Amino acid sequence: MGGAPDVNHALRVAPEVEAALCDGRAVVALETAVLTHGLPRTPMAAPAGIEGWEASLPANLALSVLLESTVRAAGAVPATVGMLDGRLHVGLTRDELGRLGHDTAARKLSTRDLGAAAAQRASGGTTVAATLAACGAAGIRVFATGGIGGVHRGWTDRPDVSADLAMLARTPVAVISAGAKSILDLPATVEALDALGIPVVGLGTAHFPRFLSPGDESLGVSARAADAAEVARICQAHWAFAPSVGVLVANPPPAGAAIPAAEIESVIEAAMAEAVLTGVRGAAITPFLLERVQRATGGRTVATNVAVLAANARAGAEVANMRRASFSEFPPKPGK
Ligand code: PSU
Ligand code: MN
Repeated sequence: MGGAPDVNHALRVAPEVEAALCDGRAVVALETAVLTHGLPRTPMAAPAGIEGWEASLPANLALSVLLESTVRAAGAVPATVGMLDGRLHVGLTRDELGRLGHDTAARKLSTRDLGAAAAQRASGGTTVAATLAACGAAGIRVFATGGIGGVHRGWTDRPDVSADLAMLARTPVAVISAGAKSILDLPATVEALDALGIPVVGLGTAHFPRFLSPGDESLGVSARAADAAEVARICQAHWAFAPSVGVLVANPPPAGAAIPAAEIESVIEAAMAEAVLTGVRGAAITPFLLERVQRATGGRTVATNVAVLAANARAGAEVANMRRASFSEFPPKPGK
């Protein structure tokens, strides 16, 4: 028959995720653009300091499997979001992750692409923006990723701004990240977050991290939290004042895995120049730059990317666990 799928067909929340949400247990959403368009599809050795890496799997799939087990080990239920044959899944089985990870036709889906992909029964990995749309629909409040999209370098010539920012501005979810991707114009991205009213909460830091590198004095956060419990309290209080606005939680890369910013800056600049020369733009620019940087650093940035993603998954689970406790604390009851 064809025709547009109904809403029940279009969104499927996995039974385990639905049960956890109903019971008020901790749930952490995970994205899949990093599975379909982020990491290489060839196996790689376990990155230093990473436990439980399945080295026989393609690296992209090994990563998604690792993030789910990291969330579980920290006491929360993972809800990996992705589209399979036109259905937006919130919670994927390992087989489903494998299908998406091997599908060379998988699309990179931002929020605006979801409707067309659903109607056309397509499959794809969800960006931060599209994963936020799924969180909003399913009622998930915590989401862990690597680095969000933002304002691209060269925005004065071509105003390329990721929909990740617009979705954060209208979805009440705490996104645990290592800031925004280093391939971006980070000062412009920080200004855009401010303009959109999105709090940036530094987890144990006052500096805005640079994804693969720690931050420095040049870029700050809007609030510093000592630990996951304080992040949760800040989020709950924020949602009392701005109930529809997301929070960017900025967790610096683990010290052992971080790469000094100066070491990758020239690689990023060369990749940017190549993108301009070859006319790569739009949704293709982020995967292009990530791939070029990975190649130029001999896989060193991939290992750091994995360490960052795993650290954020763990921090996300901690925030999700704390959120339940802090929920009843705010707003304080009269007389207490
Ligand atoms: N960070 C990574 N790898 C990725 C991405 C971020 O290390 O693949 C993805 C995220 O899904 C993010 C998207 O939402 O890139 C941003 O793409 P764009 O700039 O086209 O909005
Ligand atoms: Mn873009």
